[in-house]
Amino acid sequence: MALLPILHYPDPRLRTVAKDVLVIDDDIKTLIKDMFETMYNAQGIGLAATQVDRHIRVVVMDLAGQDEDPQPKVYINPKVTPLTDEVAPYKEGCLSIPEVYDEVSRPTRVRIEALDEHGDEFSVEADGLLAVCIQHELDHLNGVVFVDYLSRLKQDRARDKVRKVTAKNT
Ligand code: K1U
Ligand code: ZN
Repeated sequence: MALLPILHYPDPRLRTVAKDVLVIDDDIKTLIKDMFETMYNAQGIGLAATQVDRHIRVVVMDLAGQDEDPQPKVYINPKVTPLTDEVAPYKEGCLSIPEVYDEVSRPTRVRIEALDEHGDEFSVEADGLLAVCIQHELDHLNGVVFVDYLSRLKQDRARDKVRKVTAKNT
């Protein structure tokens, strides 16, 4: 297994729209293992392949410790459909935008349809943190980051913060 470098905002590669996975081969299986290792090492609860500069539609997630279903989850080619008009704010974080947290409003209940790591289709209804996190990860696959929903001032501050944090860590 390997730790993968995480792209940091405002890296333009975070704007790439990821392509569907056509075959779950050994390369994808290795990527999934490496993404889990990278996510756990960074103390995240989710990671999209976009964030490790792989532009295919793969997401890993583990909400253990967050009072949610504690199974590690893989979502390949995920589709997310809102099941309600109700939206609620949640203070989001992002491994690509370290030490920046802010509220984003999203639909509170969604249906997730995806393939698992074996290529089997599944469909689940989600609310709470799972609904927030899958929408955040789907945004990554579409080249969107959570600060895009914030004011220009907050985006500028986020850019400065990431520059400082990444300079400190190098
Ligand atoms: O995609 C990512 O960058 C991972 C991100 C997922 C996420 C967390 C919270 C709301 C929306 C999406 C993170 O894991 S950031 C890490 C973090 O700040 C956090 C960790 C545990 C619980 C809550 C936040
Ligand atoms: Zn993120």
